[in-house]
Amino acid sequence: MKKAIIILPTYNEKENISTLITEIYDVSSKNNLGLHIVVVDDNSPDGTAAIVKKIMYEKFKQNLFIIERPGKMGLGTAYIAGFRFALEKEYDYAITMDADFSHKPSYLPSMLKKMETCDLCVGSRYVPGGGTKNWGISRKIISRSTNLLAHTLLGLKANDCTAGFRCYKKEVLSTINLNNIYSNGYSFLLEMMYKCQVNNFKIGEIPIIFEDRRVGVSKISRQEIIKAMKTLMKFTWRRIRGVKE
Ligand SMILES: Nc1nc2c(ncn2[C@@H]2O[C@H](COP(=O)(O)OP(=O)(O)OP(=O)(O)O)[C@@H](O)[C@H]2O)c(=O)[nH]1
Ligand SMILES: [Mg+2]
Repeated sequence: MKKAIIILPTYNEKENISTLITEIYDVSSKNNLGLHIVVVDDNSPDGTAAIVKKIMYEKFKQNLFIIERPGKMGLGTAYIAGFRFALEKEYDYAITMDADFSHKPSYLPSMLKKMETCDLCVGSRYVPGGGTKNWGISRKIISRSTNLLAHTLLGLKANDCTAGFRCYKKEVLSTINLNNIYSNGYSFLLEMMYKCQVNNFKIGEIPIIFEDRRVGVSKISRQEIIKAMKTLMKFTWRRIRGVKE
């Protein structure tokens, strides 16, 4: 059986984290997936890390881990910290999920099944059967237009290039130079997908319904959107010049 670890980046997720972890382990044991979890917490002021450590000692000593960083350093670098942990401990798959229930644990079995035929599996909102729930019009426009730009400028083929619910094969993570990642925030997702595609890794998608967070506050800012545009421009220019990634 393949060994998989879920990377949960957290910043102020005290209302979600312990129920999410419990739900993931429920799905894991019902489907015999043997999942492990690593939380990457950026010193959340709401005490998320303390909650994780408490349930770790009480219930999940063997399969729950935490990486604690000194302050908010961005989603991209949190993923990288999780990837490094996954590579070091020799997991076959690293799965990234938001810690706010937007990515439902019930999709994990189909995602892992899909990994039998691809190197990166994306939980996609933009394939038949996928979609979004409780999204405002501006959120829809931003997401759709970022995808459109990713398709036209970077030539990305996946239908959902900005989805954060993904499973990477370890070969992908060891091929892409994690020391050489330009983006630190949400645009990290675009950069990783671009690098996967140009390195000829096979990208698969499974449909998911992305639901807006149940509780807690969003960390996405206007600045992140500007950063995503910068990332798009940077890699478009590199693509035009034929730079090897
Ligand atoms: N470690 C770490 N986690 C972060 C950081 N920024 C966001 N996160 C986490 O990354 C995940 C996605 O962030 P969200 O705020 O849910 O962003 P979003 O899903 O785009 O926005 P919403 O739909 O409003 O929830 C969540 O689990 C956050 O707690 C960060 O700087 N460091
Ligand atoms: Mg969210």
